[in-house]
Amino acid sequence: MNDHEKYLFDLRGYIVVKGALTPAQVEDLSERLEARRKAKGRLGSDRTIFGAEVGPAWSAPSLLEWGGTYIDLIDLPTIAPYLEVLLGVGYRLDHDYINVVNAEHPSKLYLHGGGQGAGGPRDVVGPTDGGQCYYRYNNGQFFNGLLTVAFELNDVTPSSGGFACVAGSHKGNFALPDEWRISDKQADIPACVDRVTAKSGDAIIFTEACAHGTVPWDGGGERRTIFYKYCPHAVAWGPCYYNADQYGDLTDNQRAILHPPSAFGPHSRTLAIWQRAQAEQAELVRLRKEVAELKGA
Ligand SMILES: O=C(O)CCC(=O)C(=O)O
Repeated sequence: MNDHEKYLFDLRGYIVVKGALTPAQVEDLSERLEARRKAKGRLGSDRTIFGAEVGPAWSAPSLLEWGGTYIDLIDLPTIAPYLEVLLGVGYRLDHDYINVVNAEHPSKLYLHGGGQGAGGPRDVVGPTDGGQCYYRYNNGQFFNGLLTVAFELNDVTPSSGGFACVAGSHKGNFALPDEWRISDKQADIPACVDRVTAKSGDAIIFTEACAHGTVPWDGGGERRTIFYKYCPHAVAWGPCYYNADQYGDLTDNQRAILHPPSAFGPHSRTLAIWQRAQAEQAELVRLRKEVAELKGA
């Protein structure tokens, strides 16, 4: 992350990383998305929803199940250096999902987020989270409670829709005025909201402490955006953690990034605790299968 990028992130609360994905990666992500779109409507989750009622507790749907580049996104070389600067070493992936907006599902702009409770008492994040949706810069270090990487699969122009935010609001001291929070159509969007353009393959990195949302779609085609949301290792948003055993072969780094939260980060002692939990879960799955087979016999 160079000095210009640091300056802009601190000033605005977001930066655009051009060409974060290669065209081949965009193609792979698109193909895997399109295959699932035909099959079912849910695209990943914020890890608050169980995949199957009978499944084990860590079974919330995740884009990681889609494999290929969805796995590579966990620890992408074009993005990882930014995450380390903005979150510190040992950061973790908290949740993931995809948003598709088009003429049929245009979305509305619902500004949310806001540093130190600046989102106000009616914000979806912030009022009761103990200040976890924070942003600050101290002693030469960035501190972010939740950082989003939004990977764009399509070109997005400002007139069609896309990511928008009140740039600088991550440092605001006053609540977002309620009457600015929701805009059903583009003409209603307050003038203080910045619309951010991006090309297919670009990634927008933003702090959730910045008041932000999705501009109602008013263009041809659609916007398909993959969201990977990261925290410092001591912080958690989603109540359902990843079980790294569920996603095939992962690198040590990818496994560490999927680690549940802990003030110690991916330390050998916390690793041992979660390895035991993972082993117990594997055992539970095996036993349930055995019981089901016995009942069926
Ligand atoms: O559409 C966008 O890029 C913003 C998504 C959003 O509001 C969020 O990730 O919290």
